[in-house]
Amino acid sequence: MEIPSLRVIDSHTGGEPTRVVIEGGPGLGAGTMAEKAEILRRDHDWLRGSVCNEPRGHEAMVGALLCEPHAPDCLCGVVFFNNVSNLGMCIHGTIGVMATLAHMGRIRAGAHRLDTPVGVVTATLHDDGRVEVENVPSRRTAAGVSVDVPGWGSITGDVAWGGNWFFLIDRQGPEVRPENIGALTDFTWAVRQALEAAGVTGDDGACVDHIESFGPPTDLTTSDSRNFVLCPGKAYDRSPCGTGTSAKLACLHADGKLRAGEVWRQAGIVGSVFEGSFGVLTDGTVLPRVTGRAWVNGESVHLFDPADPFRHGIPVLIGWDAWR
Ligand code: PYC
Repeated sequence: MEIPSLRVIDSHTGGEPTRVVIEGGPGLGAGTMAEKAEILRRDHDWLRGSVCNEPRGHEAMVGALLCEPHAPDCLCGVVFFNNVSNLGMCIHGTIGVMATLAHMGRIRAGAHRLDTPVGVVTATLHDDGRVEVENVPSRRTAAGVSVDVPGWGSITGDVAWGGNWFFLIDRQGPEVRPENIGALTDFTWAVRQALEAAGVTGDDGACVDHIESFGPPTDLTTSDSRNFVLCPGKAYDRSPCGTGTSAKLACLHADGKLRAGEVWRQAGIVGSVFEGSFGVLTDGTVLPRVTGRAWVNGESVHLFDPADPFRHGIPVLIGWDAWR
């Protein structure tokens, strides 16, 4: 009896894992990247569950399925997903995809365009292994939004798009340091629920499903700020979160605190750093550039025994209401 299999390559970018499916994934049709992502969500959610969820994955795992691009002149299309849903864009994941393709001998140093469900990004692989990602245009859509967060009082932050929707909070709630990861998770999850209850959304009612809390850097010589980012499935980002850094750049620009071309060094909760800068487009949005580095750390074949009740992963049960 033939047991289907998937081939995957694992990497991490500043501590945050990316698992790229390089063989055995389903076809996603010939439509736009948003349509391909919807086909993956609707018809092949088993792939997301089996790649990201236990027993093969874990809460922080981000998966990437490579496919035919829709936009011209792209190396490939890519749909990112996590323990609960598809992602719009993922910069740590894009850096992981580039490291994976280099590891496979499929790309050399230079600039490569990748098509994603939220637009084309350009990833430049440098000779030393660093990858710079020019993200989709990013912007702040609301400033100084206050919500009443049960147990935490009134919390004020900005709503911004950086390829995913973020609520950015500065110096409120638990101090941003690794000893507080549990408290930061409770705090940011409560903020997310309060935003939903208050009807605070991104464009067209989109769920603001990433919560980003900022504090001062631990070492001013290596970073300008430290963040904690809660992802949609209640896992925290081990990296500084590239789309979150893009949202931060959009807010810094809107506040006049960072100029085009200036470098912002964003540290994450485990201490890894992404470097960000931006250009300003004619419509006032910013075009973020975020640089980081990934390391390939595994290659495997996933087997699917039809008799295995958890071959497609153990569904995540905590907070089902949050991603309905
Ligand atoms: O780096 O953009 C990112 C990201 C999004 C979710 C996890 N990492």
